[in-house]
Amino acid sequence: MSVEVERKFVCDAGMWKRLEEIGAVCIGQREIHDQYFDTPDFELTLRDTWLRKREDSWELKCPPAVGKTQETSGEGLEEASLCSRYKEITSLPEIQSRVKEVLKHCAGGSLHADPLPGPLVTVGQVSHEEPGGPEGVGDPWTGELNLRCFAEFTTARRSFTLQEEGVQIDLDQADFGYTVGEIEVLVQEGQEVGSALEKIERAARRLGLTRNLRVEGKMDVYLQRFCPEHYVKLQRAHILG
Ligand code: V4E
Repeated sequence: MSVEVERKFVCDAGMWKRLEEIGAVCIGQREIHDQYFDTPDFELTLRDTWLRKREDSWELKCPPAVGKTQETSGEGLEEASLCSRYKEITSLPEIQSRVKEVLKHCAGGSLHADPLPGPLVTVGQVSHEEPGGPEGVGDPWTGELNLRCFAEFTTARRSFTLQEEGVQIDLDQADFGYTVGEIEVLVQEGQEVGSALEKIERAARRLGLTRNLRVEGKMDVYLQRFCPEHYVKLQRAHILG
């Protein structure tokens, strides 16, 4: 299982030129359609657990288990605070078991609740006619767990690599009008993240990212626009913002 260590950055008009100047190689471009799922009470995201269907594949991002991904202490603290770390799970049985585990511990007990009957529910930009129905919804298993799509957008992504650093750099343009860059390194769970943080810091310096600002991700901006009440709850829980 891998842990994604990632730093977001503001992607200004000069970024393409800078990528070229430092020898980054474009490794492709594609459109990514993402649908994010949660219970009506947002029990997953309030536990920093992000379930999405990307094209036809399910993915889960959640905090790495304490002690499973080692942090290096002391050095690079500033960089460390700008970088997020999330475990990425792509095996559907593992995703289902992790989601059930999280829901089991929720006060609302969504796992045992009956799926809601099907009047139109609108969250953010997404309208569903009924759980498990044709549009913006998941598969039978998500309906059984009362999970609904709360965010849906398409991103045009250009990916680059800085081979000597072993980092990938993505420039993302989301269809709701937000552009962001990210520098990312994957590490195996259990390995220390210190060298990943160093690689990210070197790449950031080479890209001229000298201002150590926390930059909003696509989900921050999407939720502020389309689910502001939920965004505030995530801010209060120190999960976003
Ligand atoms: C919002 C969120 C998650 C959902 C995925 O977010 P992100 O990694 O920004 O999406 P994307 O499209 O770049 O995914 P990729 O293609 O890299 O897999 S996962 C965790 N969060 C919360 C979160 C946070 N607390 N802080 C930061 C900087 N980012 C995300």
